[in-house]
Amino acid sequence: MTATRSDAAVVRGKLSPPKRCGVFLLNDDYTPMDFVVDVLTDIFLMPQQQAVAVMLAVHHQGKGLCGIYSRDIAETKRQQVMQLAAAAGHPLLCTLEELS
Ligand code: NFA
Repeated sequence: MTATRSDAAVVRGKLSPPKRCGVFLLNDDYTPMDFVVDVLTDIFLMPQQQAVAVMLAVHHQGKGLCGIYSRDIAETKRQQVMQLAAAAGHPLLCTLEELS
């Protein structure tokens, strides 16, 4: 990959690399599994098989990573999930964790 002006700025300490943000789904007892799979395919653009695997990981482990993004995109994804869940009357929760 070729260097860019922004890479040089980062190296000189003028800019810090953008913070990355993990987006997580939390388990609950009420949201239907199919709804969670649809959220993962539609908002996090996962293939169906991966969406089922992540949904089951959240179901069994309580929490699961859906993706890592810049803070702005992570916050938009979180709002999209919460909006869809609220509109459907499900208690699904989505959280962010700053990773760097
Ligand atoms: N635990 C939910 C159920 O049994 C499914 C679920 C999975 C909910 C992942 C939230 C997140 N219907």
